[in-house]
Amino acid sequence: MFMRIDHVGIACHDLEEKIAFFERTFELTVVAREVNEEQGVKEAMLHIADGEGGGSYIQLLEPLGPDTPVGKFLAKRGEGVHHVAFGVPDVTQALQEIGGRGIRLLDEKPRHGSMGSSIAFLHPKDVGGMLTELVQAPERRA
Ligand code: CMX
Ligand code: CO
Repeated sequence: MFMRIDHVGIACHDLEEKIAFFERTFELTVVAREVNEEQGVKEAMLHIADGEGGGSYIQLLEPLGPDTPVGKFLAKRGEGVHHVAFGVPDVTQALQEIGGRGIRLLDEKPRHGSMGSSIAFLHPKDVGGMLTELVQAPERRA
């Protein structure tokens, strides 16, 4: 079902500051920046590697406001790893299969994610405390 780790999402207060930190410390490069109103984030993707079916990245996330998933996370836990995203060939199918195994789905159908991907989230309480994202890369990245 999982083809790779697509990205690790990291919650931060100041996106530009964290981008600069990752660039100078790990020599990573930003390949995409986006504001995703639906998810309540301003974000940047830093490229790690390319693989079959898509790349892998660090996703830096700054909340658009306090009443957003990342805003609430920062208030409660502070900066740090927010979620892990796995690459799947077909998000809709993966949701059906995983939902059928009793895991609560935070999205019943795929939503718009970074760089044209389709994404959906699974409830962290049903996945050992890890907020889990499923990512289907767009055709051109495949
Ligand atoms: N990782 C692990 N556990 C988490 C969590 C996270 N990121 N966020 C919340 N939780 C835990 C909370 O600690 C809480 O546990 P306790 O009851 O033991 O305290 C429980 O889950 C419920 O959390 P909450 O604060 O009451 O609920 P929220 O209203 O904050 O909702 C969640 C949590 C996961 C349902 C919500 O954040 C969500 O729907 N997330 C999916 C969307 C998202 O995160 N988008 C931003 C990223 C976009 C992208 O990657 O592109
Ligand atoms: Co993500």
